[in-house]
Amino acid sequence: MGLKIYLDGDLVDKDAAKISVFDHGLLYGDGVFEGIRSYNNVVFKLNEHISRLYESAHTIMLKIPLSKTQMSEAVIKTLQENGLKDAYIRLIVTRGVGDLGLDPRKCRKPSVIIIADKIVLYPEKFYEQGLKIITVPTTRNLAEALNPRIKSLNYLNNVLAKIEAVNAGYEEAIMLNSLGFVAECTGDNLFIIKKGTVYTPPQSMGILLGITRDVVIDLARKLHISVKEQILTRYELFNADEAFLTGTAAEIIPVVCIDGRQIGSGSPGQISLKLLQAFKKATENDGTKYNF
Ligand code: PXG
Repeated sequence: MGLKIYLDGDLVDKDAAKISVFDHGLLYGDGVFEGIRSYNNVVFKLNEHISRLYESAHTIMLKIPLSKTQMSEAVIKTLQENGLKDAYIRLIVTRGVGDLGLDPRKCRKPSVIIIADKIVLYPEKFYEQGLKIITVPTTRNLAEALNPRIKSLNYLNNVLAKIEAVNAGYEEAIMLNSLGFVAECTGDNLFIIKKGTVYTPPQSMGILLGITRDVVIDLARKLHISVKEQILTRYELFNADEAFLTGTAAEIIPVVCIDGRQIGSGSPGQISLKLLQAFKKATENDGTKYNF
């Protein structure tokens, strides 16, 4: 039996899960999304992801045709239908079918899509050896133009940065903001550690407020490690003792080299690994349980 996709209230076969070429999600990137994970029949931080989705939608004045509870139930149903214990879940809400003009008033009904599939993990060597990353020329979207807190279907900003990293032979890119301060990576938030304190750029730098970022900040504080949301330049990155990235897909990936400068010892750092361990533990129970 093939994968079943939730599409506007129905669970349909993958091959039948199609949307219109007039959907403004396709024509204009007009929509919002979430990336969520489940671990051993628990959807990690489901409520937080649903809240962020609804805030993104509210900000772009897109009314999701389901309540938050109904949306959570739809996610669980999709997981159950596909018999997935461990999954990567993509929630998408588009403006819906309109005409060729921008005018969202032509889009009468938003589309809701839920894809739950097997999780594709990053290669183990990323975690063991750490990543080498670079800063790219493309800066993060100006918050005044398109606030990075909106997880919109318009991800070209990040896609361009990713292309620049890949062209240079790297897996991930550091994006600065328009003032030259460190913002985040293309699909992950960035942290450094210096003299035992964990630092990450504040929301005002123009970042997506990552759910993994929040979890890591909480875990660090519980472990009595000091955490500061602070403006960072590349100088602070280069001279950090440790660095790591956080994201739903990546969890916590150590970084060992930035723009050719070795970070700390050049191997994943002790505090990063301690946080990764604590994170793994948190994923065991911190979410919404489901059964088959
Ligand atoms: N920053 C940006 C710009 C993101 O898109 C994160 C940080 C991490 O947020 P969470 O809430 O996941 O801790 C993201 C995550 C992927 C992928 O396949 C990830 C994201 C979007 C699209 C793909 O890794 N968003």
